[in-house]
Amino acid sequence: VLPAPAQVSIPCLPRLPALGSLPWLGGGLPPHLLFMELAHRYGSLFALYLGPHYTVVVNDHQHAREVLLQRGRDFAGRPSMVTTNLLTRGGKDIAFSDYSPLWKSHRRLVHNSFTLFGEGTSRLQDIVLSSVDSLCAELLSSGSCGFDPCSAVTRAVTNVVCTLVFSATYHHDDAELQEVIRYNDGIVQTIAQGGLVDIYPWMKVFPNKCLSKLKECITIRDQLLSHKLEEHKASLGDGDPRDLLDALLKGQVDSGRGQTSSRSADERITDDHVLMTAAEAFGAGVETTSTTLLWILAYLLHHPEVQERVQKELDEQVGAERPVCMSDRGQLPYLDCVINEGMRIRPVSPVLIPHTAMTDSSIGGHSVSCGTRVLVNMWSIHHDPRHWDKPDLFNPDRFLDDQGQRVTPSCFLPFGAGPRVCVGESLARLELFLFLSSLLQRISFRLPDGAPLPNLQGRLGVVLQPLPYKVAVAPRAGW
Ligand code: HEM
Ligand code: PLO
Repeated sequence: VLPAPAQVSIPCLPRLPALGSLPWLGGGLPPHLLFMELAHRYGSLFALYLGPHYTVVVNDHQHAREVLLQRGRDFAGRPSMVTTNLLTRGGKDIAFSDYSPLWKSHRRLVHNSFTLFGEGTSRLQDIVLSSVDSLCAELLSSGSCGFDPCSAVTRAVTNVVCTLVFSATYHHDDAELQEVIRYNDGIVQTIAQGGLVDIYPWMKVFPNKCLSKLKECITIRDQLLSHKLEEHKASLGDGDPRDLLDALLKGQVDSGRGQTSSRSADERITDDHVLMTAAEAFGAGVETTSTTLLWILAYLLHHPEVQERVQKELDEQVGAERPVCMSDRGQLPYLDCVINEGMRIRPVSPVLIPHTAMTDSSIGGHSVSCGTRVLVNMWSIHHDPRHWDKPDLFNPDRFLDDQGQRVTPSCFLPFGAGPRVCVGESLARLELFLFLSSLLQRISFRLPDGAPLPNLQGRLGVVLQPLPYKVAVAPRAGW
């Protein structure tokens, strides 16, 4: 009988008590770049101590697939974090809540509610298209001199999410819309200043001023959303749900039905859960979509030939007589590639959200014990030179094969995968497609005279954002 092979442990950075591996992390690099650099030295699978927490970092797609898919259930936990606990009333949301039976049924409810509004209905398409109309008008009124597109794009995307979540549509200078944008901005600035991974000891870099600003923004958010929730409860009818809040309220009743006696209070989807879900759909819906659009615009300014090719495709397949709709997607492969390439080269969530092992398990044949934190560095995976030719080059053609057919490489995972895959994926894809196609059908973007090209380095907050840049716009022939 052969002896069992000795377990080789995952290469680990040195550490000190309390500080963990911090002294070996050098200064300043954001986590996704730091981990990519460390992977060159320690190998693509390595471990380190973030303070007291043993953390495994995954930098290649085989190990990522193991963690997210093959052993997805083992690694579907989330660590508890101070700021996100505040944000979600101790994990009554989807993204930051640890794995539990309640989380599972909550996630299923949210998923079903999205499906109700996303695929299969033309409502969402109508919502997005009307928001695109006003975005185009707003952009064109800014004229041909340079301006920062960020606020107009954010307003348009926020408006879509407001309609989707609680049926409000605002004029772009509406006071309530401004308030929503302001509190969301405040949360974004304070929730995770260097990404969702706390590399540097939290208390030291997190001034109390920040914490009170975060709390203040959360209070404003809660007031506004509780008000919407009460209105919805009061007017909830038997018919089809009008929006996400309606769908959640109806689902909340259904999930409790017949089980009220057997379920204790902490096993039910409560009003708090509904509120936190609405808030999260909101935050996720706005930040990710607007950031992705702004990245793609920035790359189009660097690559005018790509913009021209998308517009040629649009002219041939759709023309200028009618708006683009979802059923055009099959005929617009190049546009899809541009969206994919944007999400590859600048993933909005470069290290996803931290995962934890819920049982003893393994990665790449190395055993990993229950409670271990696992970070999947999508940045390394999307920039791996073994799988991507010239990974730093923006080249949408890499998503087409020799016959011009779309291909999705297995190391492309912008939404994650497995039990924790993004619940908003189809919604996000629908929005990105409709926004980008409609914008490029009607408007050409160029660099303002004398302006520098957008800086593509990005800045990591809760998502990876482009630094501010300026565009100039001109209406296209026929519009
Ligand atoms: C989770 C990407 C849009 C809601 C995630 C994760 C990623 C991601 C990478 C983490 C996966 C993990 O931790 O393993 C994106 C991208 C988007 C996008 C690239 C758009 C370009 C949206 C939208 C919504 C949304 C529009 C909702 C309206 C969520 C939620 C989670 C999540 C609730 C947490 C899932 C869980 O922990 O179970 N997303 N997302 N996302 N996303 Fe998205
Ligand atoms: C954005 C600010 C909001 O006010 C709150 C919020 C909720 C959900 C978060 C989102 C923020 C940032 C992007 C996140 C999303 C859940 C999934 C998504 C982290 C903090 C990604 C890209 O993983």
